[in-house]
Amino acid sequence: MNTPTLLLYDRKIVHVDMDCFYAAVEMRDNPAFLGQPLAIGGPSDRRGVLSTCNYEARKFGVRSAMPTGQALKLCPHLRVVPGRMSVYKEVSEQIREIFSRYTDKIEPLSLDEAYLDVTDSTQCSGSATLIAKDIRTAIENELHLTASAGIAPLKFIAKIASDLNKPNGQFVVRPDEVAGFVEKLALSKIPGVGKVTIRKLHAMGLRCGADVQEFGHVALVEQFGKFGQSLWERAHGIDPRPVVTTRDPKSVGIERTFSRNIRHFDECWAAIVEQFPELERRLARKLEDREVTKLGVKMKFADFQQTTVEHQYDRLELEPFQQLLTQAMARQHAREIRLLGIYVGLRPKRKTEQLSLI
Ligand code: TTP
Ligand code: MG
Repeated sequence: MNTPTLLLYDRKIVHVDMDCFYAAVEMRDNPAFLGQPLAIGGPSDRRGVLSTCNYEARKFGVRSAMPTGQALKLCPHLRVVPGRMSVYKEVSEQIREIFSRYTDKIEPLSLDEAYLDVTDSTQCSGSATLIAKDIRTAIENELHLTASAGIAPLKFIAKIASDLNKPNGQFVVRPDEVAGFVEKLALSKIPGVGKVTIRKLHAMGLRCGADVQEFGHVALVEQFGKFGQSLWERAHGIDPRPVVTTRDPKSVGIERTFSRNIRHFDECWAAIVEQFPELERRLARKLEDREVTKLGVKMKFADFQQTTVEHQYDRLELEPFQQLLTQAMARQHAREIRLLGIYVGLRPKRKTEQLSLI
């Protein structure tokens, strides 16, 4: 197979990745950690390892997945704190809610990163670069955390690019820059190329995309089989993988965490009235062939306990939310409310419809 001469790059993919995610959440919620080396992980006396650390700690060589004992040798004044998974999950949902303002085509890879296909998005005059900037600004203003982004016509390049201006930056690879980008690309940067593979590739004199191009398709597939095929593709700027979203969402909703907790019915109702038009817009985007089955209210209290109330309805209207809200508030028991959301349940697609989609 020869080098492809004409490739059509007609997609706009954004990869968003939070900066030192768990550590950033801890620094946000406890300003005493600001400016100090901080890691999240298990204690050294129980052979703990680190999940991650902030950028101050990285200056000392501390890294994710490092044993806590080793990290403390590199950086004796490192603060090591246990993680708070429920908070990270909540923040992750909030980030996804911000993504969903721009597109439905969201593929989360983990709590802190996702691919977005913004090819058909109309915001920011359709500029993926500006959409990425907007998303990062919303994350910073609303969640007080920073994210980095990569923008490219292919998934794997968008992912590599989100690392290039980290933290709190973004990097764009335009369609006409892809060829130059992959030629110079160190193979170790390609997602899925692990330590063992890279040693093997280096031993064969393969270090960057241009080396792979020279090596040739037949030899690569002979040596590496299926992996050789994908490596050849990546080195030629080919990545046909679409952004895979949940095919059949069971519900569509909107939620908001308040900048200060609220307590009274009127405040909650005002928030719901404000959220309602956006829920209508999101439902219209999804509805086409789907039927509404129920409406619901989600409420999270200051102690992080959560409750939902839902009833069967066959269409989206504002009025039923009054009753749902009243029922949710009956479970308040004097607690303040930190988050409120409204959602619509959807009937699952029938099997035959699903088959015809494939
Ligand atoms: P990453 O995005 O890999 O790392 P990060 O967000 O901490 O830092 P960066 O700025 O380089 O993106 O992972 C996201 C979260 O996943 C991280 O905050 C903690 C968790 N994690 C682990 O628990 N174990 C691991 O080995 C890694 C790499 C991450
Ligand atoms: Mg990250």
